[in-house]
Parts: sequence; C-alpha cells; structure tokens
Amino acid sequence: MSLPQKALPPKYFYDANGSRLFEAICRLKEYYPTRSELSLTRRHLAAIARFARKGGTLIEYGSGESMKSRLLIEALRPSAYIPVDISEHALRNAAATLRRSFPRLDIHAVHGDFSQPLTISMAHGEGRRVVYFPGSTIGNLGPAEAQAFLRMTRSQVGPGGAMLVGVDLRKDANVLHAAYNDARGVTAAFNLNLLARINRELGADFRLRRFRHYAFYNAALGRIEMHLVSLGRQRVRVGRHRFDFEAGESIHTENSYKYSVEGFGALARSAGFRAKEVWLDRKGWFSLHGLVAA
Ligand code: SAH
Ligand code: AVI
Repeated sequence: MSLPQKALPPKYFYDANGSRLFEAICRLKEYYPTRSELSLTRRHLAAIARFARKGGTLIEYGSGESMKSRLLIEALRPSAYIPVDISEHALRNAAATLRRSFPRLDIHAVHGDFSQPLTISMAHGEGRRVVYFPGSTIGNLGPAEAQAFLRMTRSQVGPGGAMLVGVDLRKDANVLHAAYNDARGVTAAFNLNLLARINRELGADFRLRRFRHYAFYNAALGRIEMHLVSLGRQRVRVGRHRFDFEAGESIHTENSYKYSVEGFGALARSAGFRAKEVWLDRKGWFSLHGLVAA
C-alpha cells in the first residue's frame, strides 16, 4: 500500500464472506471458467483417471468448496484426499460435506498458505502423489511466482509424481471482460469485500462507496487486472498508518493471467515437469494439463 502503485495480494479476498462471494461468481452466466472446467473434466474423466492413476494420494491446492474434486475422487478413489486452503470457512465446510459423501475416504484438511513452503504430513495416503490445482488459481500468481510454485509442488510429488493444473486460456477480450464485470455486480462486491475485511480485521476506515471496482484485460501482459479506484481525493486510516488517494488512483487487487496451451507447457517444463497431456473444453476456452515430475 506504500508503493507508487498501491497493491494488495489476492489471497486476502478469501475470508468467509469472500469465499461465499467467489462461490456466487462461479454460478454467474458470465463467469465461464467454472462451467468450462467442469464440462471438460466430465468429458475427459476416463482419460484423466488413466493419467493420474487410481489409489494414490490426492493433494488439492486452493480447494475452496471442492466442487470439481468430487469428480476426481469418484474416478480415482484415492487412498487420501488432502485439500489445502487459506480460507478456513470454505475448507471446513467442504471437508464436512465430502465426509458425508465419502465416509471411508481419509480426508486431511490443511489450513495453510501455498505461497509459503508447506509440509504435508506423509502419515496420510499412500502410493503416487498427485497435486490437483484447478480453477486457474495459478493465473492469480505472476509468472515467476507460478514457476516457483510449480517447482515446490514438483519436489512435493517426487520423481514420477503428477500434477493436474486447470489453466484459463487466451480468448476474445469481450468474453474475458464480461467474466470480470458481471451485470449483477457480484465480482464488484467480491473486490470491495477486501476493503470491508481490512476495516473489520485491521480497524481501518475505508468508505466502500468512495471506491469502485474496475477490471480490464491487459492484452500486452495477457492478464485481467482488477483494481479498486478511488472516486475522489481522500485519506484512509489503517491502524496507525495513513494512506492518501488522488481521484482516480487505484489499489491493484488481482491479476488473472491467461495462457496459451504452449505457453503454459513451456512454464511447466521450466519448473521441471514433463507436459504430458492437455484436455480442453469444446470451445477451447479452458485447459487441464497433466504434468509428470521429470
Ligand atoms: N479450486 C476452486 C476454488 C478456486 S478460488 C475452484 O476451482 O473453483 C481460489 C481458492 O484458492 C480459494 O478457495 C482461496 O481461498 C484459495 N487460495 C487463494 N490463495 C491461496 C493461498 N495463498 N494459499 C492457500 N489457498 C489460497
Ligand atoms: C480464483 N481465481 C482463479 C479467480 C479468477 O478468475 O482469477 C478469482 C476471481 N476474480 C474475479 N473473479 C474471479
């Protein structure tokens, strides 16, 4: 917040309210990624299961409500399922619901931040380790962070281990723009909730009506950028700190990188994976990559 371009990391979106708003985004007609990834997973489930193999340990990063994971759990019948999420609320709800659906499955929920090194106990699960990272959450990391994250997971799965990563693809900028500027304003509420959370948890005095959601596709960098734009000149207090805003000045709250299939394959290889398989939805809007640790 003290840099010339004020910015906040997107991982802070996900308090209980933020997770609920994200779940509402996934059900919006404009937000195609969830529907595209679900339909491609259903369509290619047999091939995905052949790639990932049955009976291993399934680790999922950014599992949220574990919506797509159900399909994989049914197809792979893993020895353990280890969902990892920064949102305790989403994680506990998802684990409780999954325990009812899969009473014999060993479910070990880990409340943690995957941008820090995480150790996952070897006490859970057996067989091959498969990391599942759906939703294009990898797109919320910058290219260098995404590479570091892939390197970390490669060492976590070990030689021969696998990774399934959902990656949103480059497409018509109008489709992208609509997905992050929905008519009902749910994405705007999700973005503004970050300020509400700072007010609640850090004793700040952001006036939410004095900021506006702004999202656009930055074609040169291949990413959606989300910002909160100050509607006028104002000063905000966060604990003992003061931040001044000019009219039109923004806080950059999220990037959502969109890849080409080849571009993501090159990134995976640079992190020590073999890009073995890729599955697409019918429109070619979303991809699921099957990577094997080299
Ligand atoms: N996998 C789900 C949810 C995607 S939303 C889907 O495909 O729909 C992104 C999820 O990642 C949220 O549940 C959020 O709480 C979690 N998340 C974001 N940053 C995180 C971090 N640094 N560490 C752990 N979880 C994170
Ligand atoms: C979680 N992540 C992949 C979402 C995305 O599309 O970048 C978060 C989101 N931001 C606005 N809408 C959805």
